[in-house]
Amino acid sequence: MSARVGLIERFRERLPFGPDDPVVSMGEGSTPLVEARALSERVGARVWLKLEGLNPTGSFKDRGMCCAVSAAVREGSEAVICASTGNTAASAAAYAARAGLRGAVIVPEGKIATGKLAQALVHGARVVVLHGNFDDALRLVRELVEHHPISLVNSVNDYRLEGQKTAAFELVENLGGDLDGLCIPVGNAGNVTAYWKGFQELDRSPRLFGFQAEGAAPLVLGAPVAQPETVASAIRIGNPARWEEAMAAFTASRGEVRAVSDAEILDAYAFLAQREGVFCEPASAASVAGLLKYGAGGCERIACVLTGHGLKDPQTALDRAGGVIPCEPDLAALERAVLG
Ligand code: AN7
Repeated sequence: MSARVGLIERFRERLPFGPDDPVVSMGEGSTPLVEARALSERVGARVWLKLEGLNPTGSFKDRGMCCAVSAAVREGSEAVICASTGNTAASAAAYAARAGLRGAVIVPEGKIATGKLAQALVHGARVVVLHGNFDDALRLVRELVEHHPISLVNSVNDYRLEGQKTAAFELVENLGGDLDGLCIPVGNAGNVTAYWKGFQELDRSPRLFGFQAEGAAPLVLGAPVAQPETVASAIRIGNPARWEEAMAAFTASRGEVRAVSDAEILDAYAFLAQREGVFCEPASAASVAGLLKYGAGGCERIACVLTGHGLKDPQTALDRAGGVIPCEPDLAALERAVLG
């Protein structure tokens, strides 16, 4: 059996890396695309789920981070930094550790899912909890890197988009030209921008349907949101960095950016877990919530991007799920507990 190769090795001719460039990789990419039977039935179209939670640190960010950190090493950088709602922080911390670089991550106070915080800490990054939101954090790190020789690895870094566009390559590989629509959660709007770049490089134009949480929907409202709020903490972003590019992609693809409520997100999250056997984090479920709410828009074959793993945010899962059943250690009690 051959080892799983990482993105740069797999797609090098379409990425800005030469054969002798340093590569910091953990076999990211090549994620499963699974057909979603129950969802397809409800929507009246064939729907697939792209399981980006199966990347090395549990989110799609690893695609971009592999390229951003490899480029940082090539440039001789000694440290990387990012602002993050959690997944970018976890990924940056892991890839920095692997590269032997110092990592600093700036996260909003009280709004980062437990698993992501644990990841950033365990990889040895300097974790700074900002008394402010993601947008404040991103503004500040952009200023900071102007004064210090530290590589910024947010998706304002073009290498991030280069890595993330490879997910579109994989979809085209798996589904060929038959993909009509892509449903994707939108926060800082880097990922949807990257998918569009990837599709365009292969001369494909599926319709892009982006979904924001109602309380954090600047692209839908057409104006920044000063105090974004949503249960989907990963996309609690009020002023996306890739605003114009993402809007251009929605327009060019004859797609749309729309909002889903937290209740709709959590319903889709539970549906995926209970009917498809797929555990994603709440932000990821926004893609499916949007598909369920607005329908397939005439598309026959649709892929939903499930951006992060459900284990990232165990607290939301526990808050939503039924309780456990306590049991005395005897057979009659066990029968009651199991069958009652
Ligand atoms: C699971 O980690 O912004 O529209 O700092 O973690 O490219 O921002 C995360 C974003 C969707 C939105 N799903 O992607 C961060 C961060 C999950 C995410 C998004 C994020 P973008």
